[in-house]
Amino acid sequence: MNKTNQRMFKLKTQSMNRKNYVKKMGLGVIAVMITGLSFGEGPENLKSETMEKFDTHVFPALPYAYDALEPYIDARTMEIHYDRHHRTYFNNFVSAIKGTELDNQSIEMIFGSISKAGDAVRNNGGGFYNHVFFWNNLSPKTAGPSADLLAAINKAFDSIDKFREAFGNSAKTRFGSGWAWLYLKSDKSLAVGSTPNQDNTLMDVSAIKGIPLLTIDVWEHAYYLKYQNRRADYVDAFWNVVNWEEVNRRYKDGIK
Ligand code: MN3
Repeated sequence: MNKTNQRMFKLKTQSMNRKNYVKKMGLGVIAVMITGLSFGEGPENLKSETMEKFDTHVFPALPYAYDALEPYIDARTMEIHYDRHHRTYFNNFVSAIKGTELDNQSIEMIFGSISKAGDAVRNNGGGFYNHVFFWNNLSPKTAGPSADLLAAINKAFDSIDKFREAFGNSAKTRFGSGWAWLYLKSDKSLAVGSTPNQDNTLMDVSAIKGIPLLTIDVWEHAYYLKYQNRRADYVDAFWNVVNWEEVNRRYKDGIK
């Protein structure tokens, strides 16, 4: 898919997402869970824009070309990662929820009681969601945290360098496959940590819980073609392609 087609597909997908999103009254409940809104407010008043990015029945376009993150993440890895790994998680997730009561629930709601959903939904739903999240928090244009986010980072980790070190260590020391996260705890303070397999901080089974802000995939398929066994080099290179605009937006949205 060339860049123009990708962009058109993205616009179309976003438009579809929005229509489905407005139909999904269930999201009102998620708003209560995540942002503490009252039940009286409908989706139109939903403050958490983070929620509308994900539709359980749409496989979204990659927001950039496969080679956009070169040389830090190579085109071949991106292509296989997005078009095979991610797509397979999505297909298996849709199959796993088809015809069940989960079919009409938002993915965040499913994660909230994932302990009751079974391994197929947990692993493939997590794999679907985490990768959408990951693509959106990468960009060829990187900047930095907003003043508000930087203040919160300094408060939690002392400095941006120490935050990077803490986040990087979570990613580098996760044994086997998984994800490292920067997330907002229920008291709205920042924390870093990692989850195994395709788990994430929205799942009721997770040892670390909160609103995710930034993530890195540390499964070998995310880096092995370019970095082989050198996960640490991949994690260090990751900072060159962090989409801070997205992280800033998630933070602003998450603290409301
Ligand atoms: Mn992956």
